[in-house]
Amino acid sequence: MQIEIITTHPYNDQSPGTSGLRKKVKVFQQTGYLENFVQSIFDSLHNFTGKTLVLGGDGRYFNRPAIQTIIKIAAANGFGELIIGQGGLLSTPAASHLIRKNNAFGGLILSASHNPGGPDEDFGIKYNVGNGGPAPEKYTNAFFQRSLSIDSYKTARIDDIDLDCIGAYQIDGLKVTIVDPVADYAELMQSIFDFNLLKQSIGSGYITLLFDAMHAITGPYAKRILVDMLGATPDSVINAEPLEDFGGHHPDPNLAHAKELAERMFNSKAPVFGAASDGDGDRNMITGSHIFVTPSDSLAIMAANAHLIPAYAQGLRGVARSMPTSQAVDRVAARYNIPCYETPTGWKFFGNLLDAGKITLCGEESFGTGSDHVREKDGLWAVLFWLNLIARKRQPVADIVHEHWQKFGRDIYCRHDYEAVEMDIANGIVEHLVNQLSALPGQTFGEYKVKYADEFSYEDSVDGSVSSKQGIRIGFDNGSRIIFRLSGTGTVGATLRIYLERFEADASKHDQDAQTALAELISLAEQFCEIKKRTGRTAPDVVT
Ligand code: G16
Repeated sequence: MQIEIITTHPYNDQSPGTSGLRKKVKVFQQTGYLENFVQSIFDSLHNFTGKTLVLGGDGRYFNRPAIQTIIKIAAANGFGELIIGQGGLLSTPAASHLIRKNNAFGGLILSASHNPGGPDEDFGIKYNVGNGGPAPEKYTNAFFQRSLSIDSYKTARIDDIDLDCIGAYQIDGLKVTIVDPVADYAELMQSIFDFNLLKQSIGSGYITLLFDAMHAITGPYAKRILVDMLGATPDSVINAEPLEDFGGHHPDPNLAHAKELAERMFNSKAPVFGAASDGDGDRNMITGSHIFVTPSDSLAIMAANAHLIPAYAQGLRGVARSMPTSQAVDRVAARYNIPCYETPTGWKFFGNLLDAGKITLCGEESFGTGSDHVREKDGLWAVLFWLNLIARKRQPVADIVHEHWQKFGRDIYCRHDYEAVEMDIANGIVEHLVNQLSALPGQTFGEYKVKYADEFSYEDSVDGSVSSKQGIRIGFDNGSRIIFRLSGTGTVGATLRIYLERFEADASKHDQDAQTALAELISLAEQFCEIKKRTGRTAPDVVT
């Protein structure tokens, strides 16, 4: 194989965020930009000569050319085999599964997740390690450091690979295997859930469903699993065809962006169950007829009922949630006497806990839930989990949720996002918040007395690594919390996220609207951070 060494100059903005490097497509299209980052990753890894790399993406604009570029760099750097999803497509959880199943050295996943796609929109790339999970911080820090001084990259002089033809090819000593992106994943799902029961429940009409693939990666997965394998009607899957620009929409599964689904679930003819997934298939939104289940509640309900799912019938070893996720799952863990871990935002922080067997289930408020079956959050897995639950409990979604609240109380929760805030203003807000922290404990604001106020710092109980400055927490005597964080996944300015949470034990108050129930906390949050005052905005861009 003929290998070329290409001289390059470093870029200074290749620091991976919460989940890999996400930038505008135009940034990735700069000369050597993608090449530098991929070479920086390979330069930071050791002992992979002859080993296997999994490669695939969510199909967004720039996916195919990026894959061809990466194939050549991976070949030149000495990988022995590349496993690539047909058409360059792999959902994030399916990629995680392929890495694990094939004992691959790692994988590169091309996605900017729920961010929009197209020539003027976003692209992203992240490296997953051999356990199938996102590279921990010690890796991502090394990639960034290397990117700051890189002066050349290696590329193989080989023709572009035909990504559409399934099969294995030998190219100058490199094995390239193009796989069906869905088959292995579908088999894994079949090993976790009760497919016979699901087939019966769907076939008999007990469960009617609507799944919104948002013109993103889960279309082919949902069609194969929900329609072909479980017998749902073809019109149960909407926006099923993956498009490079997601049809011009944000492939972000929430009530604002999954609009058609939201309208149909709150309509008189609503099906029993509705769900959506995001660009790369790792997020999920769960709804039932006339009810939206918050991701934090969904995690807690899954934990409380996991014994009803075949793969988790023996019970859970433990659970984990990201810090800003509501404390609903903590109550379940306490009741069942299993450990509950609180990690920073970012799926990478769950990897060690899963590998060490300390947890079985984990999730985040940002529409992510998963288990030890892969090392990523998993959208369709969550959908199947809920379908299996409905089939086993023979209850509609609203009843399952209300029963859960009655048993454990309700953690009323919402998140307000202020997007594309000028960096200077966002940094000023954070500084202003940090300056108040030491004086807040003990102060009373209406019915809320501050118990603690700090910046969240996490020590990994498996490898002892410490991650500091992971969000500002203000906790109150009654268990309520306000949390402030700057997002690590945006590509324009800064996104300030404000997470608000209040516990309600009284079942007669469980049906309150969250914004109303949280009104006092919402105005306290403004008092602390002054986002409206400093930006002149009157309301958040997104409320979830
Ligand atoms: C990623 C991470 C998640 C995180 C989310 C939001 O998800 O994998 O762990 O919760 O971003 O992060 P932030 O609040 O920093 O924007 P995804 O689906 O975008 O890959």
